[in-house]
Amino acid sequence: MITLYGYPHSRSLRAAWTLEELGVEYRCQHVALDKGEGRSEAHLARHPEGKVPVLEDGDLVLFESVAICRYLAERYGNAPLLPDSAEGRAEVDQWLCFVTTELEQPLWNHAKHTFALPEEHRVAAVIPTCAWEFARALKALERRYQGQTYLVGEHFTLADLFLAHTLSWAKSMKYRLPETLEHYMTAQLERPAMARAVAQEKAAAEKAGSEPTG
Ligand SMILES: N[C@@H](CCC(=O)N[C@@H](CS)C(=O)NCC(=O)O)C(=O)O
Repeated sequence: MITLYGYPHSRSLRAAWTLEELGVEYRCQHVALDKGEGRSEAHLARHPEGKVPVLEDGDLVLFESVAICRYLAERYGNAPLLPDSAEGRAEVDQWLCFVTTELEQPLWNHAKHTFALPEEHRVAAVIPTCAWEFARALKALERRYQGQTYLVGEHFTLADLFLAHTLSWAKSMKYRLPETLEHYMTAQLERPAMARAVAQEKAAAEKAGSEPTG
């Protein structure tokens, strides 16, 4: 049985959403990051930084959301989240890199310097730069995204899953999105697999007796 170690509303949702899209059986294991469980010896053995997501599939223990979702889509791709052609997969990878290195980073920096880093390491002065960098990445995205249903080809792929998740993260941080991207994001987030993934992570947190945040 596959185990996904996660925390509600974090990047582990990308992995839970992927598992739900693929219809793969799995178990969600809540890691109480808010209570320091990420730093436990057991969790540090799974993830060298004590973060989530982590995926266990037999002897394979994987961290990094892109690697996890890419693996799941390759290994259990009965509902294809990756195109058949090498060219199509390369385009999906292009967007996965863009989303996680260009679009997500200013959001993550904003979050780190607002609440995620220890207080003594936060620098409030970087926040306007984060907003500027996010707006620049969004403009780049808009130059390519022209209102089509999906980013790559005619089907929902991992590129859409990562982009929608990251745009919703931006929304939760009160960033404004252009109307076309707002519609795009809403359509992807309405997929039933997304709702099931949220419910799984919430249930795991409740089972662990922890209060889900955010
Ligand atoms: N690049 C990693 C980022 C993982 C990450 O930063 N996860 C956050 C939750 S979204 C975490 O576990 N934070 C706990 C910590 O920093 O100790 C990925 O995409 O998986």
